[in-house]
Amino acid sequence: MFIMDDGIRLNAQIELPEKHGAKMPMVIVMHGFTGHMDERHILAVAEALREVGCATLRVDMYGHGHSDGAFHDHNLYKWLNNAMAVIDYARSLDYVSDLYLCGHSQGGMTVMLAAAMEQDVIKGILPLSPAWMIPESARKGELLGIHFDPKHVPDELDAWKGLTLGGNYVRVAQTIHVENAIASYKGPVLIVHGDADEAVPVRYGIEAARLYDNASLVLIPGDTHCYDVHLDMVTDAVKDWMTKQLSRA
Ligand code: FER
Repeated sequence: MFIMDDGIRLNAQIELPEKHGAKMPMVIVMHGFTGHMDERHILAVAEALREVGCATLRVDMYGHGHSDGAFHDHNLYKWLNNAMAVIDYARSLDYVSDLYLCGHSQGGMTVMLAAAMEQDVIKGILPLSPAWMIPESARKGELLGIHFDPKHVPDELDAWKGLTLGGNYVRVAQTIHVENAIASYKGPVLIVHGDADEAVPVRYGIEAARLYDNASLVLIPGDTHCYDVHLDMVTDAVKDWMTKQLSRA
């Protein structure tokens, strides 16, 4: 299925838990930079959420997976608008009770920003290995291991997997202050981070958990950015936290 965002088709998949009543909570699950909604860790986290009774909505963001838009042209404002469109869609479903956001890496940062804008509709968030240092790195002139003059942004950057990223990505990222979004979101937060993450240093997960009003932090020993070692510990952490949230509702 597609969810429309201002003419852009976002490829999405809704799945319901095996056991459910007339209404159920829903978690929107977003992938990271160069990722897509069928990545192993995205599928595993969504399945874990369904095991504890949540519907899940996995979505390919602008320029990723089977959604419209070119990777080259994606940026964090586009992803934030995508998030708002998907949230509006989820809110329109009559079987959805509470709405949660989960995102990996750049999707985790998107979730942090979207939750601050949608405080009144987002019951809780699960930023996984959130790449919330991207704006600070863009301001310093170091992204994707590439150094550049932050006041003279290059037109293009070589991204991972042979992809090219437009310089406007950097210009947008430079304007974003995730600290403000963290300070304004008062709902419950679960942060999970591998302590051997090669793409987003674990200190960012630790620092975000410290800055949030109401965060739980689960560190995965020896694990990588996409949880190659202990994905089961990630899904256990997600299930434990979500079960606690639902028992409070
Ligand atoms: C970077 C480091 C990490 C970067 C992006 C990421 C654009 C995002 C990682 C992810 O979403 O998995 O320097 O630059």
